[in-house]
Amino acid sequence: MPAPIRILTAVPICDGHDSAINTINLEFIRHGIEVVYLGFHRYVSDIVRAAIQEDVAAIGISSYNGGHIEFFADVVRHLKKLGASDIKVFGGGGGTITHDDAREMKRKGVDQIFFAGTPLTEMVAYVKKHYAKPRKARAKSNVDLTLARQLTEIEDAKGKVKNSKSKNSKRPKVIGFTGPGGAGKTTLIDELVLRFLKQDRQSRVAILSHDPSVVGEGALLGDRATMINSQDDRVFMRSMATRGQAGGLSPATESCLQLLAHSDFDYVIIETVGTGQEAMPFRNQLVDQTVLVMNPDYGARLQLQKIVMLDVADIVVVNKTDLDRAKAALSEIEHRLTQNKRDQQIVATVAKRHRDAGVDELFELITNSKSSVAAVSDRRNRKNRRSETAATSRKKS
Ligand code: B12
Repeated sequence: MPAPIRILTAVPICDGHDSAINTINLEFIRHGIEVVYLGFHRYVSDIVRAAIQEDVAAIGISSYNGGHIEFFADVVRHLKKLGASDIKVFGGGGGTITHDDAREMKRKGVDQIFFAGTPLTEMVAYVKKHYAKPRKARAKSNVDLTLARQLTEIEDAKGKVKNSKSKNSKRPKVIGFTGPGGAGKTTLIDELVLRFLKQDRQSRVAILSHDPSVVGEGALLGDRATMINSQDDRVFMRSMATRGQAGGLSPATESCLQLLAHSDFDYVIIETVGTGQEAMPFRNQLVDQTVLVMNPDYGARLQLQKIVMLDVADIVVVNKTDLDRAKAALSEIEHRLTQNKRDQQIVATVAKRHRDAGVDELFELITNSKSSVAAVSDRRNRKNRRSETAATSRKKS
């Protein structure tokens, strides 16, 4: 079976019209295309960086803000400048793009514009006809272009590719994030990335992010749409579809990881798809540290006995602790971990909150020291006592 076509879609800066692209994405996926969706309100540089790292065949832009002639042309120009002019640019914007505009856009290097009233099947047929060709070798390349193409080769060979190890002796720390869908893994990773980038002005971070797909079918690779801080030249992110493998990762993850681990990164983060109770995605010493991200809404306490990752995770993050049930969840999970008698840590976070103290604590655990459940709960008790004291003195005054 040939490897799926991969494209990237996005909506330009100062444009929130994402309804059209959401519909088009779904149609592409239904027809076996893997779509990396970058989201709306995106800069040219973010789109081009993502397209290069994801090694897509084409970029589909949906533009309604009136700036399409300049924006599309800028994407083409930027791709060329970075040695990736083989990545094609196409798109639409309903009635906001006139036929005259489209002619000018094509003169500036845009591949195709779809006007209002075009059936979705026509767009799918176009993508299949024009973007399924094998990718040609590039005349000039740079680190990210080379790495991206190597990852594609590994992925398309289902991991059965020999990695050429680089001379790089530095080995990055590899951290695996897993947990149920909707627990906030991507947001948490994005907040951690911000801290990695701030901690050291030179370091680079790689992210391997997974989304589910069935063999021979398409996939919506949408984690980039949630990322803000990771839209940075010092972050190399690759979205992978599981291509039929159960358990949270893809058949090619291990080999891709080996390649990243021998490239010039300081940290490599792997995010699994949303996993179930039985999942134990990080075997064979695949990662240096495992983080299970949960939200407080896991149901009855008994459910905790069935979550295998609670036995093996190094760190358990209870995210969304601004929710009502958080306090009970934290104490139940803490109690569950104590039964394991292992040096596991528990951290409470609200990842959606910028500068969250819990995310700081997690960052510290990942980058520095290790501390036990007891130490972390000690810290939390001290913090609680401090806030209770502050509240009492506020009441008194
Ligand atoms: C729905 C809509 C909204 C919704 C958006 C919901 C959402 N989340 O997307 C809401 C109500 C929120 C909205 C808000 C606004 N809107 Co509005 N909106 C529209 C509307 C009615 C439809 C656009 C649409 O989704 N069409 C459905 C798609 C599937 O069909 P299509 O557009 O014909 O596209 C075809 C092809 O071009 C192709 N295509 C489109 N994109 C892509 C991408 C790829 C990769 C491919 C292959 C193909 C493709 O697919 C279709 C196939 O038939 C248009 C008017 C119109 N009738 O077009 C105005 C319109 C786009 N909006 C407009 C404006 C001004 C605004 C606001 C600024 C209004 C305001 N003052 O607040 C805000 C801005 C919002 C923002 N944050 O950007 C103007 C833009 C004018 C301009 N650029 O010159 C329009 C044209 C209305 C008008 N006539 O004035 N809007």
